[in-house]
Amino acid sequence: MASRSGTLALVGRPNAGKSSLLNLLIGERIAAVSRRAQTTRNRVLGICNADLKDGTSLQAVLLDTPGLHDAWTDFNRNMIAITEAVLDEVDAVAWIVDVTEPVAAVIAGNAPLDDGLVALQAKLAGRPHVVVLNKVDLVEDKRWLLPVMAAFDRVDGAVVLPVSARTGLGREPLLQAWARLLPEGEPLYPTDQLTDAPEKFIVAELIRERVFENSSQEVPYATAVEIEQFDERQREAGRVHIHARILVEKDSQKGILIGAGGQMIKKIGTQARKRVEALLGCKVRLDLFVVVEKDWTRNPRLLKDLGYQPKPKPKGR
Ligand SMILES: Nc1nc2c(ncn2[C@@H]2O[C@H](COP(=O)(O)OP(=O)(O)OP(=O)(O)O)[C@@H](O)[C@H]2O)c(=O)[nH]1
Ligand SMILES: [Mg+2]
Repeated sequence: MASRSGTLALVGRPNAGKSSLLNLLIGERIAAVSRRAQTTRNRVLGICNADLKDGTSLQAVLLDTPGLHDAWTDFNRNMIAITEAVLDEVDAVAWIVDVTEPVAAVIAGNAPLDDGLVALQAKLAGRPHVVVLNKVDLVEDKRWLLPVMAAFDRVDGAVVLPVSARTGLGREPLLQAWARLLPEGEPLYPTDQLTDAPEKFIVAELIRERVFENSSQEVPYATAVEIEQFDERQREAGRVHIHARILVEKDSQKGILIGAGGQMIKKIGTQARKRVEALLGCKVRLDLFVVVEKDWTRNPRLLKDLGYQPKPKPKGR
């Protein structure tokens, strides 16, 4: 049986569904997903193993990245630098597009690809890549996909694949296209491994995801999550106790996250606990503390502890 494996970056604009696709393909929630742009702040590695219908055995080492946008702070520029570093170290790239945007443009009588998208695609010139049109479940009349697919095809002739990270539609053709882009070879990682990220990092991401989904305006962007204690002495007995600090920049943000009578933090905690229990496969006691750390986005020690910096290269050949 042919065996292919390699590293593949998931890149695109914020909110295109990169992290959703990673979670779908590895079959576990490890990457934070929210309806807000710029949810992902680091590269998140997820290992997708699949036996394809044509007999190929594939291991795609997926690298989820922060969405590419016009950065206006050092913190945001750092996020873009993380994505650009990933682009330079992978075997292939999947450019993820929220298809509802070009479809809406076509329906309105405009060109499907705006200048920003064309400029982004120029970054991919010379790199093995495919274009992934995500969220096709939201396009009621699939005929609108044709002019959009043709427009992407005209720009650089890369394979264009419609998918839905929500329903799984288009999964097999997507994996087949990736298998054609990746080198022949045995798996780079053990096939039962999901990620190279420590459990603590993923737990922090799952908590941050719930903050992003439940808060609004500037609050999610002023937030980071730090795991202070991960007590697994009773893990064998099916219990883990986690203390996490939710950092915010101002007292007013702290008030919002705690909510009237502690209602908001309770809601975030309950939702996050369920996800963490699913990840760890045991009962979890999750204690959340909201603390004001005025300049955490500029504090090198905190940024290092939070992992907001380029990561070591993934395994490769
Ligand atoms: N209907 C539908 N919604 C989707 C699909 N994929 C992602 N979404 C939603 O789109 C939003 C953004 O998804 P993410 O996976 O966080 O997007 P991202 O590209 O990782 O975003 P950043 O990390 O901010 O760059 C979330 O609300 C997802 O639930 C899809 O295929 N269909
Ligand atoms: Mg993301």
